[in-house]
Amino acid sequence: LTRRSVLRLGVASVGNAMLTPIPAVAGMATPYGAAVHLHPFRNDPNLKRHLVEHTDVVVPMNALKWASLRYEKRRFDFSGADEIIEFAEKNKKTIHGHALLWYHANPAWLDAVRSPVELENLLADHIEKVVGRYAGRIKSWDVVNEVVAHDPVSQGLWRGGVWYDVLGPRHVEIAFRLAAQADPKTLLFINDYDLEDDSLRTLKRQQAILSIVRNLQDKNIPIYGVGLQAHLYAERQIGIRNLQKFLKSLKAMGLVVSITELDVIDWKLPRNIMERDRLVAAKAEEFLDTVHEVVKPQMITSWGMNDAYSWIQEVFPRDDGAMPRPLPFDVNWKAKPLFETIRRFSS
Ligand code: 9MR
Repeated sequence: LTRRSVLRLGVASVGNAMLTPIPAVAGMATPYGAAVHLHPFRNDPNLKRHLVEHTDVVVPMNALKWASLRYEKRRFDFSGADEIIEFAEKNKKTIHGHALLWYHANPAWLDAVRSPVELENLLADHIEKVVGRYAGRIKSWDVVNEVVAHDPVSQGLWRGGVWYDVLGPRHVEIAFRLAAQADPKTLLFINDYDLEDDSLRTLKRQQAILSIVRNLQDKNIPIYGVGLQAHLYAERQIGIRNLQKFLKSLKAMGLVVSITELDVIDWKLPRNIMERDRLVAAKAEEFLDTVHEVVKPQMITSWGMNDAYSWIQEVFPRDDGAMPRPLPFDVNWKAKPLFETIRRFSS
């Protein structure tokens, strides 16, 4: 430990000590959450039932994105977000917010903004209104989502898109400062994907996250934790050494870790369902084991509950045309081995 890191640790833990962590259901060690897509939420009564029965945390999957809230430039539309959030509150679930800034899922009018002053004002107004509206109700926020380049080896550290292109690297600092002002008690996360395999690209992505966190801490800008999305590829090895080193660094910096979007991409697995479900669960287990050897995550959230409504259906179709099975429940709401695996880690 250097003097600098000791100082930093001090500041971070004092900062975090004033905040209360996400509560787990009585008897459960780690809260289990699920992201909720509005369409099935409205149309499949079984989804609500399973949310009530099995989750501790609810995450609006798309309803808090700019594309949903800010379809029109001059009007906020909170209807979808309110629907999910009011349901979660009624059922005493903790709510995780996703996301205040992303290069994707923005309305076309936002992506067209070219003036830094205008864009900063828009971001300030957005965060003030959105975080402010749900202050004291949304326990934690993905303040920035996927701000690291897909491949820092060839692309440099930052992800392109309206925020970076117009505001430069400071878009991250601005967003965290604003979020902390709008709700000083909400827990602020940086969230990103591809942080767990053993490639050089992933190592560079981990290093990029560390440098962003370090910069925020050096400037005394509050950040509470890092969200590992964990869209795991069944055919990729978990990079145990690099991942654990990364998690240890985060821990030393006083940050917590959440698993925010867990699912398993099964496009390269054998077609046989029993075999496939077993391998999907085994991949999640390999990952969760690796994480737990270093830190207990704040929460484990899957990116949906039921295979039928997963983004993987469209984005990672299988060559043989069989339906992907990335999530804890199958299309008939039968719990799969993945659900048991997650439960083992959260109970
Ligand atoms: O699952 C989400 C899908 O329904 C949306 O169409 C898409 C674009 O808004 O976003 C998906 O969720 C992404 C999440 O917000 C960020 N990490 C990657 C997720 C899968 O693409």
